[in-house]
Formats: sequence, C-alpha cells, structure tokens
Amino acid sequence: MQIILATSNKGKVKEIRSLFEEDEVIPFSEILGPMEIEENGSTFAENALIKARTIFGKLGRDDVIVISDDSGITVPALNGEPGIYSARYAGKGATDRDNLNRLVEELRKKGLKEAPAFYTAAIAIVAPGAEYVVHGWMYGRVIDTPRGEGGFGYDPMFIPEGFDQTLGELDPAVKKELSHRSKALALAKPIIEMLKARSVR
Ligand code: ITT
Repeated sequence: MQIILATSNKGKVKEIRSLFEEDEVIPFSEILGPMEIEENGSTFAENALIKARTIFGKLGRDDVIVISDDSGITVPALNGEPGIYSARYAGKGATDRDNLNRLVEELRKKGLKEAPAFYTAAIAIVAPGAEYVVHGWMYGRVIDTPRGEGGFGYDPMFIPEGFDQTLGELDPAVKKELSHRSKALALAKPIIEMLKARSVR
C-alpha cells in the first residue's frame, strides 16, 4: 500500500519521510497537483481529519493510506496564540517568516523576552473504512530574538526543554528525536502497520 501525504508543507514532507525510511511516502501533489484545502475545524484533530479525508476522497482508491499533519505552536502567555492559527498568524497567505515575525512582535508587545511554549502535531490516518488521529507534543520556550536557519516555521525562535539553542541552531537529529511530529508518528506507525497487514490477502 502506498502512503500518501496530505500536506503541501515541504518541511513536514522532509521530516515525515525521514521517519518512514522503509516506506514509499508520496506527497499528494505529485498525484493530484497543487490544491488548497479549507481548514475550518476548531481543533488540530479536526483539521488533520479534514485534510486526510479530502485527499482520500479525491484519490478515490482503496489501495492507499493517507496521512495528514495539522500542527502549530501554543504560547500560554499569549492566551494560547497562535495555536491552530499558526500557519495564518500574520494573515492569509503569510510566509513562515511573516508568522515568526508576528510572534516575535506579540512577545515584545507584552515585554516578554521569552515565554513557555509547546508544539502540537495531530496526525490523521485515513484508509478504506478506517480513520484515526494521534497526537504528539514538544515543550520548551520561545524567544524574541530568532537564531539559526535550520528546521522550518517557528523553529528559529523555539528552544526545546533541556537545551540552550533553538531548533534553528540544533542538529536536525535533536528535533527528529524530540519533536511533536516524531512522537505522533511513533503512535501512527502501529496503526499503519495494521492497515498494511489488513490489506494483504
Ligand atoms: P499543510 O496544511 O499543507 O500540511 P501548513 O503549513 O498549512 O501545511 P498547518 O496548517 O498544520 O500546515 O500549519 C502548521 C503551522 O505551524 C505552520 O505555520 C508551521 O510553520 C508551524 N509548524 C508546525 N510544525 C512545526 C515545526 O515542526 N517547526 C516549526 N513550525 C512548525
């Protein structure tokens, strides 16, 4: 069975591929072309399911497993912002850099040089007659002076618990070990194995 990724985010594709080395993982755009999916859910789980169901429906095949990732960063000192709105924090069509700059600005407005924060990833898995959602989290803090070019999104301003450097500065192996996405994917793996086993006749 092919695993199709219901994401257009290149950073996610890279990280998910590095965690599924033994499987063929294909971004949906390689099959269906580029597509905008309206994420109008009120939780990470709802939005992950919206994306996976949409791509599963468009593919119209019963020999695929579709997985999606809905994720974001939450800063309790900013009333939980940007949370599920992480991808559009600086407005519709905002780049990763625009969103990061907005978060820096919001911290500075409150006079915060740093603040506790955490990443959430909801991974939805959709296959014929099957739907699952699993979650993972990574805790740490955000700082108002981004550092480093590694990772993507908010990584240059996020320092994981137990470290002094941002995810923009740390070796990618650290993020691979600790991330919200890695933790959720570790829970997704046995579900995917079961779906593969189920399809072998
Ligand atoms: P898809 O919906 O196509 O998957 P997207 O980028 O729109 O791509 P989301 O709606 O899930 O994805 O938004 C996730 C936001 O949270 C986006 O702004 C990311 O940059 C940020 N984000 C998620 N995981 C991250 C990570 O591991 N490191 C840095 N930023 C992350």
